[in-house]
Amino acid sequence: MFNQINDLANYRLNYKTMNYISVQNIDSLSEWVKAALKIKKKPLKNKKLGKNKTLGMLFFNPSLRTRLSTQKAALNLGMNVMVMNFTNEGWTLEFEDGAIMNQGASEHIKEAAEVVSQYCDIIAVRAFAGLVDKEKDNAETVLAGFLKFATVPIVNMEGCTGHPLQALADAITIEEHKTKHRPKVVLSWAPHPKALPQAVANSFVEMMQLQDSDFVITHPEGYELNPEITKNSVIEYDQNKAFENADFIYTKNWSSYADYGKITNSDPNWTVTAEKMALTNNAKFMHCLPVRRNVIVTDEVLDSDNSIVIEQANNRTYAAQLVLQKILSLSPSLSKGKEEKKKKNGK
Ligand code: AN0
Ligand code: CP
Repeated sequence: MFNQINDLANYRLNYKTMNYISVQNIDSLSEWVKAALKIKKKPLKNKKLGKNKTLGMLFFNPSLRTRLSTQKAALNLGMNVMVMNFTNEGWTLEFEDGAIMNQGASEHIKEAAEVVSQYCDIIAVRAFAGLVDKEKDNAETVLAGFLKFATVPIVNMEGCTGHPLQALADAITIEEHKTKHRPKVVLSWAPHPKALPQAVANSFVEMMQLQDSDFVITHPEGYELNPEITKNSVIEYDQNKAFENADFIYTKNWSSYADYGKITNSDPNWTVTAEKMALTNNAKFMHCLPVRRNVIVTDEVLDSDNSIVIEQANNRTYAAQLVLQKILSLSPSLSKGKEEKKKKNGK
């Protein structure tokens, strides 16, 4: 099921338009990271690229960083931005083909996506996992609906199974802070009072598989991520052992994948503490934020000099800017206008 969304993304990537749906859409990670770091040095260099182009950002869930950093990225490129919160402002959408719409949904994704495509040159969508129906979440109903019916490129601002803009910012941050070619990077589960999606962890795993690192995932038994994503990545159930000699500790909670969407462990011994960080090779501490202090990580670690979470959030702008820049300059649907103009002018 999971592959469906990647297949769909790749299909659209190679066909009509360019999308950023998954980490798998990155053709060369080292080039992308290099390009993002170049953007970071001179963020306003391409201020004209997005002139008279509009980014539409549709939110089916809350956001701070994704919303503001993606908007900032678009503004750096000279784009116009429209933001819509579907949760309290939009019509309830229907996604099922052939549905008899006599229940709660007022509008079908078919019209909604086609209509928004007329107002926007790129559509970015945030639609979290419901964490009730694994099959439905793996099918990425909302993103897949926009991919199918929109006529412009789509950017994933965290879907049910991935958060590729976050993972790209994470890769940029690791590149900036690593002191050796092949650092030891540990993805550590930590407890959380609410059931959270696997999306951030999934994309981070996929990102680490793309780059040269000694990568270890640590979590309690029963918290294995989708094996189609973790593939051959090393899993160590002993958190202390995993932390030994680590250069980066990336912490994130996720709910169980096997016992889908359930909290089966809330052991506070998994909280990242200064004692645990002392087992590492003076590791940098990372988290995508928002983070619950003294549940996921202690104040002492989060406020320490080794914590790079604020810089990590800063890099969200450059990750988003690179993605928008690539779409603006490479998508056939966006450069079509330019070609036609050139022809008209006899160039
Ligand atoms: C969300 C999640 O875990 O997917 C968003 C993280 C970027 N986090 C929360 O809902 C707390
Ligand atoms: N890291 C992240 O995506 O944060 P927001 O949920 O605030 O956008």
